[in-house]
Amino acid sequence: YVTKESQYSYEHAIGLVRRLEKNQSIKIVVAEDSQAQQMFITSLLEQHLYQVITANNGAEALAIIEQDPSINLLITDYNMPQMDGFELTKALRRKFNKSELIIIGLSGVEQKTLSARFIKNGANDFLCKPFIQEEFHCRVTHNIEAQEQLNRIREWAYHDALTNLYNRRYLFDKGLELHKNARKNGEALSIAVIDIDHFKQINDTYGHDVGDKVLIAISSLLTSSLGDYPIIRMGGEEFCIVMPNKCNQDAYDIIDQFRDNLAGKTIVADPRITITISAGVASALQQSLDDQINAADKLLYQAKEDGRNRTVK
Ligand code: GH3
Ligand code: MG
Ligand code: MG
Ligand code: MG
Ligand code: MG
Repeated sequence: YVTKESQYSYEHAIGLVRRLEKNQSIKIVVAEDSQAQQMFITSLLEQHLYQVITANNGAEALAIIEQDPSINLLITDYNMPQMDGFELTKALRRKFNKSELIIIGLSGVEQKTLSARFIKNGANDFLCKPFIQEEFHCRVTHNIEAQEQLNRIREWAYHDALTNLYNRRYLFDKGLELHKNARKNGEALSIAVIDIDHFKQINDTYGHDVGDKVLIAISSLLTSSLGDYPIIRMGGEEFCIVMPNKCNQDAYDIIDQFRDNLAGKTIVADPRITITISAGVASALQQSLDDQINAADKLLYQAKEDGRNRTVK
């Protein structure tokens, strides 16, 4: 027999355990010149199983965070030698936005205006010293949960709902970044555009639900074979693959191998369905990402013209 209260406390306890498990992977830098404060804050955080790295001034904290982009949160005092909390916050905001790095400023009661100035300089939140432990934990947890939520939403926004592949928004955000980097460093980057052959017939013969199953099945095959590269569902039955460090011939070989393997496979068991794909591979980096995708599209069109189930480079 479970009472409402014991049910509540059970769920509460499970929630706490999950939180503590997550905390073990969260890295927090504590920048404090007062050894006593530094030890106190560190012990509060370690009670909740966070990984804590201490810094004795702003310059030290800056160096630590610049070297380790996996750090989630900085708790920083205002008054410190070498570099104060504002300078530190300003310097970090040039590199990390508010969801990449949470900054919580600390300020003494005798300096009431510091909290607002911390926020203006880019801090996510602030705490007045001395604080009570409960408020400290609430602020830390609240900010971390907001960061997690934002990252989750960002992930959703980058994915296609049917296939869970990346979507166009991802392509024109992260894909563009890959393209820019390749151009800047003079490295190869190939773009493949893939389209299922006669897909309309599958819908017309078996219905839209089976068509969807085919799209899901091919997406998981793409992921298991070509998962090293970002795979984007462009819409419908068309996919785009961004292949950094692959010249035209290498990219062609990889895509054509996939095409060849797929042509002999049963992709959906009941009803038994086999499909083929056509693909175009473009690698001329002097073009913009858009132009390179269009070039791959033209080559895809040629593959269709030439009889489908083939790759054109
Ligand atoms: P081709 O070999 O020339 O590419 O022929 P095709 O039939 O594959 O090309 P077409 O562009 O004529 O048809 C694509 C079809 O894809 C039409 C559309 O109904 C279907 N389609 C687009 N999105 C979805 C989807 O999310 N689910 C399903 N089941 N079908 C879709
Ligand atoms: Mg100080
Ligand atoms: Mg098609
Ligand atoms: Mg078509
Ligand atoms: Mg199409």
